[in-house]
Order: sequence, then C-alpha cells, then structure tokens
Amino acid sequence: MAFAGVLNDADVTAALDACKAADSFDYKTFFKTCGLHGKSADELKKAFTIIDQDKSGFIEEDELKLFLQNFKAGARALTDNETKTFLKAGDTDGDGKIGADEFAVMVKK
Ligand SMILES: [Ca+2]
Repeated sequence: MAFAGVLNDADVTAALDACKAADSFDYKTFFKTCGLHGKSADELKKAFTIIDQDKSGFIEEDELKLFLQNFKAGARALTDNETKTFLKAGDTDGDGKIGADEFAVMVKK
C-alpha cells in the first residue's frame, strides 16, 4: 500500500473494514482509525502528496472518489454521495478541491 511505513497495517485494515458498505464512509472515523489523525504536519504533507495522484497540488473530486485505494489496492471507490460530503468537509475556501492546508485541517478534525 502507498502508506506502508507511515501507517500501521492493522489500523488501515480496521479503518477500511469499518467502511466496507456503500455510504458508510465517515472521514472523521476513518482518519482516527487509520492513524493519520495523530500524525505530524510533515507526515500529513507526505500523505497529501500520495493522495494527490496527478501532483496538481490539490486533491480533486476524482482523486477523492478513489481515496480508499491509496490505502489498499482494490478498495472500493467512494459513492458520489460520500465523495461530495467528503469534498464539502475539506474544501473550506469553496474552490471545489482540497489543498494541503485544508487536508491537514480536515484530518485533525
Ligand atoms: Ca490532484
């Protein structure tokens, strides 16, 4: 997984198991369970660059949709509802994408 060495495998597995069912994803629960919530600002920057797959400097809606696959290949895509809720939670300046600072704030919520 992309987060090998950053996160504990068992924590990631638990976080993914908790949101297996469609529309059960809750970003606060997920970030806490997988361990990102407790990471340093530097580590969160690293996490951001992993999730920002096209290295645009922002996490866009299509990257959010496939967010779980950064944690495990073959994990499900988020539903449109989950993706929209997730984006809304992180996108505090309303530009339709999530920047590194917005990401760090969201993970720490
Ligand atoms: Ca991007």
